[in-house]
Amino acid sequence: MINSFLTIVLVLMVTRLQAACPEGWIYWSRSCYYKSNQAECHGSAVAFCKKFNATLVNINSKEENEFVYKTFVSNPTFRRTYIGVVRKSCNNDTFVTSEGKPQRYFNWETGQPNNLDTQEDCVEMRQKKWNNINCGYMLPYVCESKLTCETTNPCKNGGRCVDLPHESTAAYQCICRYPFSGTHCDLRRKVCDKGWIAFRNHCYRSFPGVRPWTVAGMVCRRAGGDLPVVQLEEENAFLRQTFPNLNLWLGITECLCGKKCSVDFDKVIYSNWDTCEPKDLDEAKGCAMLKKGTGNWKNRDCGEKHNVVCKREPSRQIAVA
Ligand SMILES: [Ca+2]
Ligand SMILES: [Ca+2]
Repeated sequence: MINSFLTIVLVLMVTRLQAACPEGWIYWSRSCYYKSNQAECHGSAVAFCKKFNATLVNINSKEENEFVYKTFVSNPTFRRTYIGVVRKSCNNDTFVTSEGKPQRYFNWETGQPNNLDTQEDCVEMRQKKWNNINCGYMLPYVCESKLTCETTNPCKNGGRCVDLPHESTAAYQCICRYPFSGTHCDLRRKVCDKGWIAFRNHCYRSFPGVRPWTVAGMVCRRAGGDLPVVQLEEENAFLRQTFPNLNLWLGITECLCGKKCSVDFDKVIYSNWDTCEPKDLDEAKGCAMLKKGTGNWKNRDCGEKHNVVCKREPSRQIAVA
């Protein structure tokens, strides 16, 4: 009842989106940009961009001109590009966007636009400045796809998308329904099953009784986890404090006599060996144990019987409150 009530309560989390562009496209200020690999006439360039719901790059500020120049046109193999500006009509010196909308920013070279080639109705950027050019000219080009709520529809689980003001660093925000969160309203908190204890992003559980190392490992794998490979000092302290009366097998072994091993003693990212340990490796004491009380590690004969605490990933997820 409470849950069903809560799920219809709107808007507890407002999360700023980091805009994401498709692979191969570059994000800048609420748009995704793509650089073509080959030269095309103007019509083919427009058609290519259109396939991706994009247009030839529509440059409407000094900053965007600078971005396009630096990112795409300053490259030695790519010093020119078509941009999304065209002559409005024949014998008219008004230039508009490729979609026929008013163009307010221009960065013409001195003496441009002209009509050297009788009909120069399209526009290129060359070395940061603009030049009008015949539309049949084969040139590389840059496509631009503006990120808006309408074009990307990024919010999951009933979240509402709001376009942000143009000067914002992000393109839009998702306003999530309770109890979802995250940039796309797709985050839920992970939790441990009953009987398992959560620490950071993992769950731990003690299985009563003492067992040899290999049997202990089997118990853990049957429970969907494995013997713990401790990765942090805090995790070691957690095990020592949570299971104060148990000597715990750890999921690391020395690779002795060519035997298969789990995580080699030498390859752990964290260790807490007792003074002078590991020792007597030649006596096949190839398994690691976390000693009760101190939390220090000792290497022991794998056939000895010690306590079993298993570690595993959370199995369930619930929504974040
Ligand atoms: Ca633009
Ligand atoms: Ca010209």
